[in-house]
Amino acid sequence: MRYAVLVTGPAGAGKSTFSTSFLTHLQASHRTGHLVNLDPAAASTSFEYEPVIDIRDLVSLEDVMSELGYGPNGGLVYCFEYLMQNMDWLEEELGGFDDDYLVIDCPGQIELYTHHPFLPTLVRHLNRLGIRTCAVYLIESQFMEDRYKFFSGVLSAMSAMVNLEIPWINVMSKMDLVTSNPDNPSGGARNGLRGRKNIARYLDPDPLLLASRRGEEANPSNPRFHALNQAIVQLIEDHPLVSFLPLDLTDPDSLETVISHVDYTMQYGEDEEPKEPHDLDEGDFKDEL
Ligand SMILES: Nc1nc2c(ncn2[C@@H]2O[C@H](COP(=O)(O)OP(=O)(O)O)[C@@H](O)[C@H]2O)c(=O)[nH]1
Ligand SMILES: [Mg+2]
Repeated sequence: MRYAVLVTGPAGAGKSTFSTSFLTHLQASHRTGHLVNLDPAAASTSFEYEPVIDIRDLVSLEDVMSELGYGPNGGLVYCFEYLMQNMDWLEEELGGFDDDYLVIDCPGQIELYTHHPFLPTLVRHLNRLGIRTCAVYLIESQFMEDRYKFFSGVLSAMSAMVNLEIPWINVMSKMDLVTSNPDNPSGGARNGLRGRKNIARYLDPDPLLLASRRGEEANPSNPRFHALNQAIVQLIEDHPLVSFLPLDLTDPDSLETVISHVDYTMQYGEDEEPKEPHDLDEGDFKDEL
């Protein structure tokens, strides 16, 4: 059986860093994992692991920009369309891996997660090749600093989930930047968070984070925003599809928890005893509610 994890999320969320840590972890557990790079804009020296498949062998953003005169954004869209027209190249590249675990580092263009057909096309091909696929969607903990930014992150995760229809895990990355340690309360305050209870409201998005400011926003000059916020609150309340696993790469248990959820989601090693995912370290983030 072959497995593929699509590592997705906006630019800078920590996808490449997570992919590297993931592979290091697989290696340490004597599992065969490979990196696949699908980011045409990745810097040439940016990988600790040499990708076994690299979109830049087919088309690189640099060439598209210099040869076709595209800007960076148009150039990226060109690269994805080029890959979509050359999926046989990818299928051939994917052909050689048996019983392997592919970690697919995806680009961060937000269009890819909202409406571009690139990722759904990729998923169809992976399915056709019999590769069991799931997605990890990362947003970074700085999103929690601003509740509006945070909810736009939640909505982008939701839209990507609905777009792809594959097993899905949302991750709040860079949790090392959020301190909820009572011995160091300044970290939390600096991030605009008030302790663990508040962090839990972000990991399991509490629509009241948006609604609680209703008083402030009931500004007669923009009643439409108020209505929009209410509609978003309602949407998240009615469809609680999104919750986040915290990822702190400075804590090996945290990475292991995320990976065991990935394994479980894909029923990795289905012939073995089914494994329950590691319990979240409840004491860390969800306690004291
Ligand atoms: N503090 C902290 N920084 C991180 C973490 N993961 C990634 N970064 C930094 O965030 C930036 C973007 O990371 P990268 O993996 O390239 O993001 P990508 O664009 O999603 O692939 C880099 O400067 C990383 O060093 C993390 O867990 N903690
Ligand atoms: Mg990257």
